[in-house]
Amino acid sequence: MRLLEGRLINVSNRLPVEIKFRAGHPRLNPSAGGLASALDSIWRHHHGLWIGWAGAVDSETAATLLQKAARGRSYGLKAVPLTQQEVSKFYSGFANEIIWPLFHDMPSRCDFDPEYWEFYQRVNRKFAQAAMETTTSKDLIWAHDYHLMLMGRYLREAGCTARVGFFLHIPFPAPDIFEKLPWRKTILRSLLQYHLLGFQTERDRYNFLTCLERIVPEASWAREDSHNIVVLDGRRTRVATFPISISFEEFSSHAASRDVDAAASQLRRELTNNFIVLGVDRMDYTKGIPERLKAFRILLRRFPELRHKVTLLQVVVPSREEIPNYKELRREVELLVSQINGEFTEAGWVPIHYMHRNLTRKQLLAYYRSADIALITSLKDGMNLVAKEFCAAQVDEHGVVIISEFAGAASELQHGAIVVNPNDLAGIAEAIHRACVMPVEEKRSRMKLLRDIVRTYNVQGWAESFLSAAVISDPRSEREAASSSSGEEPDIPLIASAATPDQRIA
Ligand code: ADQ
Repeated sequence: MRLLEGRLINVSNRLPVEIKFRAGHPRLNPSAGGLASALDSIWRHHHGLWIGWAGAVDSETAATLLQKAARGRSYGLKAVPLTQQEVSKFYSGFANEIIWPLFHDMPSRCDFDPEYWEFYQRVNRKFAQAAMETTTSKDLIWAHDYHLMLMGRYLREAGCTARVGFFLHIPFPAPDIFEKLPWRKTILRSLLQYHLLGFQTERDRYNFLTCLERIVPEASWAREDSHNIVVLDGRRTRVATFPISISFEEFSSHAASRDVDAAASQLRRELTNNFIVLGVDRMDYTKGIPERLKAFRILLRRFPELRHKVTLLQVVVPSREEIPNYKELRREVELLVSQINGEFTEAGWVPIHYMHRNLTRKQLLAYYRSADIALITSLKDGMNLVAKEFCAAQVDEHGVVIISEFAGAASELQHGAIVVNPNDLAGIAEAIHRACVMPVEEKRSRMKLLRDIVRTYNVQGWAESFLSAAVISDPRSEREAASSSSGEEPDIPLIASAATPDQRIA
């Protein structure tokens, strides 16, 4: 990667730490979820600044606690204060009741409240202002995820001269879904104010380009190696695919440590060496948790010989509990767990062990290491880091990955994993059975392959490829692009030049 002259300014809705009140006192906690866990591991090695919301506290308390949190890090932390109303209408409302369900192909779960849109614009402007306060033209601003799709536009309007890149951690929907969004054109045109746009998979990039073709026909484009260059109003945006990953070495070496080894052995003993099927998710309707439980019930009904021999460990981390859909999901999941346990439990065997809490890294690794199957049944998922973490932690190479074809990770892991359709409950049950009876040698060779894939393209590689692309998306080259593109036909038609959804960039 060409060296950055300035600093890296990372902007995401949440900081990697969150301030929560415990016993009336503000306390620092690590933020939950894939974005924070992936980014924190690479940012530890970069100097710069991370800008985001720190939780519901006043600015002074946030600044003091963030200063403390930054002591163990190579980067600074800067809070964007949000009012309660902004959190409710921007974060819970626009981001999580419109964009999240829509981009995961679930439009019937959307609440297209026009007030949410007002707040989305207002808060994006706030984030842009916070970035402008500290950025110089030598810096690189890296904005993350669906909360900040308008920030590029506000940065430009405020006269920002730094390079600005954006990475979407969730899927980008096909045009028939995206078109339902009343503010579709403004959002697409605003995204084109970034110099670089990164997507998780080729399918997401293809969907984005297809949406542009339909909704912003005034944009033109060309192909440059594996990237697309889109030109709108004389400005260039580079569009590319960067599948996110994890820190393989960190997960693998910690999983091999003596304390994780001891914890994993104890877990296996406590479960009387049963075959362990593991589910680890944020409590989210996109993760297909009820589908997984129903598939497990089918397994126990169709293959009674597996009763007493197989145990499902389902760990969920609480998430977005203030949103009604999420509360209902929790009730549905807990009802299913108790129904299935009620139907099958016998002396000495409980089929499902259910945990609704955050695990420490050591506990999580002990589960990954001891499990025989990682069961990922997302109805739709940007990537799914759990799949990759499981592979890295499988130092004994005995585990099997069963993964939904609709998780971004499936395209990278398809050759070593068993790929399922999460709506095909009988198919998932068959896949679990297949993994249970799979010869040891086959399991080992599949897991070796999966570990090689995750080791080769890790989170450092992901960040470097994004940053390298951002560095070559130099705003100073825009004038050149503007003069060569104004009024001209596109070099190559968009759709003809876009890779097919399932092709991946090597
Ligand atoms: P998430 O939807 O949060 O991420 P995922 O990628 O699976 O999904 O990451 C979840 C993270 O939370 C993992 O790092 C996992 O270890 C951790 N986790 C889950 N349950 C836990 C528990 N009980 N205790 C402790 N930790 C737990 C979003 C997108 C994904 C995309 C990521 C990164 O939705 O599709 O892969 O961002 O881009």
